[in-house]
Amino acid sequence: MSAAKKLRLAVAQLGPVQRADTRAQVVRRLVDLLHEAHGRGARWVTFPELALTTFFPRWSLEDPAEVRSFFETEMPGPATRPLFDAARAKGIGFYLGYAELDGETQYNTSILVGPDGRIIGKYRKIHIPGDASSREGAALQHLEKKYFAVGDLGFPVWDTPDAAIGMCICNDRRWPETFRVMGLQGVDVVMVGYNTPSGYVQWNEPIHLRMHHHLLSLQSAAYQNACWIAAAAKAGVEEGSPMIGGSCIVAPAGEIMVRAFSEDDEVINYMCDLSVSGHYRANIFNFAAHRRPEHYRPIVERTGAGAPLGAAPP
Ligand code: CDV
Repeated sequence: MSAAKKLRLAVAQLGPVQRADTRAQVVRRLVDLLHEAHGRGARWVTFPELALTTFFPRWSLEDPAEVRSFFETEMPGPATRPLFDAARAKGIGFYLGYAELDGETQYNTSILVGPDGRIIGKYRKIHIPGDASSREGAALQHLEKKYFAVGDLGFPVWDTPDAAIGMCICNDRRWPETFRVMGLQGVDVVMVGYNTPSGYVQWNEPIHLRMHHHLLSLQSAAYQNACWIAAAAKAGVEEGSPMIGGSCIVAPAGEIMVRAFSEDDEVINYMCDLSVSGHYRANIFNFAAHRRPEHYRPIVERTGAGAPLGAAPP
């Protein structure tokens, strides 16, 4: 067994954020959660996707000024600076999801901020779900494709003094490619924020499967890439729309080590032993020894499924 490498991670689940809630009110909640995470000894805390506002892609908004009101043009800005100051004062790093306006382009973005309060890295959501325009007659809408361009920064991993840390956002967690690209960079910890509605416009799946698929995706990704995953929900009933909770920290064995109880503001934490990844990487998931990329070409050459590649055996 290699020596333990302990790192306490926290996840700060947010309860609902209503449309009328100001940035200042939300940031105050985030600062309180960050303080609680620090009080429990955490070195890093993960906040949700689009944490600063209500999940506005549930609406088809046409007024450009109203749409812009959900986006940040600078980070930190005047409203978010208190969170960066709190991080620096306590020496705790964080992941934060927010809507980013870069010139004329809108992204669904997360940043990784170090325990010194400086931005280490930025990720822009790549697997954008939902529709680009409203579905006629649908009771629910999910319009992320209307509001967000596809991210252009890939899936980088940042080598921090504590751990190699990567990020993804919500729907990205359902795609194995997301985690494998980070696994191939030796990621120790992936942080992910999400807003997962309990009802969904695109299919009539039984509601209990929302939580099942959320956990299934995280547990398989952690195991297959020998990494820790810290996942933070924005949960509860937001503007009449229920969203799942289920914030959790998953170990490289694929086991959930701690999980949120509520659908409200709640901190969970776990002392992670990063050395556990090494056991998987030296054995069952020794990528260098066992991967066969020469047989994986359809993964990068095809987007949708194409013709079967089966042929008569030689
Ligand atoms: N915000 C999201 O990306 N939500 C998706 C829903 C639409 C399926 C998710 O993967 O949870």
